[in-house]
Amino acid sequence: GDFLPDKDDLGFESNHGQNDRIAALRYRGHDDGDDDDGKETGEEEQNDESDEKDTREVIDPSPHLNPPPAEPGAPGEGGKGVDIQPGTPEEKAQYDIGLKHHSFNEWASSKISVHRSLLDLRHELCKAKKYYRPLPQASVIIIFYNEAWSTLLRTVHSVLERTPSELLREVILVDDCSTFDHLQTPLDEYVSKLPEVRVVRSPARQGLIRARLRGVSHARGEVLTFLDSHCECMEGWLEPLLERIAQNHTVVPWPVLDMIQHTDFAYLFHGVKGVLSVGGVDLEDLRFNWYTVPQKELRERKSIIDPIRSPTMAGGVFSIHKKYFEYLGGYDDGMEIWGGENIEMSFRIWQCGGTIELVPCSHVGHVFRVTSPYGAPVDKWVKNNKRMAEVWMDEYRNVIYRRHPNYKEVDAGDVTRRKVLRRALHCHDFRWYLQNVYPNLYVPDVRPVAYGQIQNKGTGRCLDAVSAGKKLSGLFDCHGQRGNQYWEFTRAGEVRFGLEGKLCLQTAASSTDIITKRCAHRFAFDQPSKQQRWVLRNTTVLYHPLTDQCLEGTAAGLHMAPCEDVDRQRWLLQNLEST
Ligand code: LR7
Ligand code: MN
Repeated sequence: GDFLPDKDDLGFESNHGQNDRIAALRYRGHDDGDDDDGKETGEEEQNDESDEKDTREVIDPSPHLNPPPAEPGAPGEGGKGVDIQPGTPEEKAQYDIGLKHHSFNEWASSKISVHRSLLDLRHELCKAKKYYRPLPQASVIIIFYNEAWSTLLRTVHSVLERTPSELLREVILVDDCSTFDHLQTPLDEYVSKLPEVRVVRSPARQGLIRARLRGVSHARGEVLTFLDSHCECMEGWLEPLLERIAQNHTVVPWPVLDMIQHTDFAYLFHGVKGVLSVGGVDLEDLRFNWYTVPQKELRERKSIIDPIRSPTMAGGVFSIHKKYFEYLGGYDDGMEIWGGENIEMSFRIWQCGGTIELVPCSHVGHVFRVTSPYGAPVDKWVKNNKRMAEVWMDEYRNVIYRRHPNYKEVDAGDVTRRKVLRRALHCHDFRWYLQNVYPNLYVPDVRPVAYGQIQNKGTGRCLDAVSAGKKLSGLFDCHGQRGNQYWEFTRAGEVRFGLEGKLCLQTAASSTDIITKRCAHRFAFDQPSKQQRWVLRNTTVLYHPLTDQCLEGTAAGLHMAPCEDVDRQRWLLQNLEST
């Protein structure tokens, strides 16, 4: 039977009223090619009309336009690494320039066929799994800026060769105004021979976020699937992603990301038997990180291959129903170049009623590199993050602003339209996200009583933390560099150590030792445990009610003592809240 929901009824949560839905659908997260309401950002137009002047200057000679054919025993087949080294001076020169342009071993990559095989190491249950038909068709959107010839084409071929053709509507390559010669006419000519592959070009470099929006405006498939330009899709990668969307249009699924080593292009399959890492984020600088799913949650699934909820996604590889993408406001087109859009989209999906899921049966390799060849500009990343924080994080944005004073100076531009979007979609607040989506994340106080170093008045020296559970034996010279001397005194009365805020200053009735231990609660606004509760008296005295003693610092060290009106029991806290 036809299990697909009616295309006009996307099964959005019932709290999304019809009027709001229409309002949201009318809302333009981006230009779609024939209107120009995205101009208020002051940036270049994004439509593809002929009045868009191409600004690029082609600069580089094109290396390696003829990668070798796939044959058994060729370098890299079966996902193996390339173990040959550049030998001659010319090869060495090629290696060097490839590394400079791409921050990966482009020379090795060029030795590997663009059709190379991979070992199918998926779980037996994944291999045996049958998918309901019909699944929706996907438009695969691959954005690139100055990508290497071999990696870009291997990405494309891995899609063409490992996706059932009835599931692939098209492949759209979006060129973000690359300057490398091989990405101009040679790419057009190469692609003209491939079925269902098109190149769309930005007339100016606008960054990956707007490049993706450009791709979306050309997409005709029911589902959008995004890829970075240096990926390899494994057998059966797309079906489980499409299946989840077919079952529920508000699920945004993403695959297990296998590592393609930047050094030798070995494909390292990431098994999912014992542990599973999903997407996380830290609230200190809004960086994506990997988060190991607690065993309990893993076991709650019926099957080891069932999808699992993920608080965030890495951002480069995922599928989403096109209408849901548009309903959710696409991407924030005020974001530039690189960074932040993945976290923004993750918060938005969850807060507005959707779900992000990691799908263990779907595997895509990605070349992870250590540095960025085009120097992803930090100021743009900060700007993007600030836009995100302003719209989605409510008072929790203070955590980032407090820790990164430079955010204050960054002009995030106008975010009014994104706030309108949030209201139209009736999205949850950020606290809801923290409480319901992200178990185990330590959440700092949004407005601590004080933060920074804690300096003893008597000795002039500072409280300095050592690793968890260890005794704080002495005081150290104040270095003013945060690090081991950064503390936050929360409104609930904890003295939390470090930017992560996982450790709390504690002492017990049975002992005068002072230690740092995992905070009893992950939320800084919850009531602390008695051992971890402190009261700040007269803005300087750290009184511990459970033991009825005060924190004291002397040349001999740090200890608890009966409270006295003396300098060794006075502490100078930084950034003390005035009142
Ligand atoms: O100006 C640019 N224009 C572009 O089109 C800069 C980049 N790009 C393209 C680039 O060619 C590449 O295809 O954008 C893509 C991503 O850039 P990368 O590969 O240099 O960066 P990355 O792999 O570190 O990017 C990760 O974080 C980004 C934050 O903005 C994006 O979300 C990327 O999609 C994301 N990549 C992945 O999630 C793959 C897995 C990495 C992990 C974990
Ligand atoms: Mn990448």
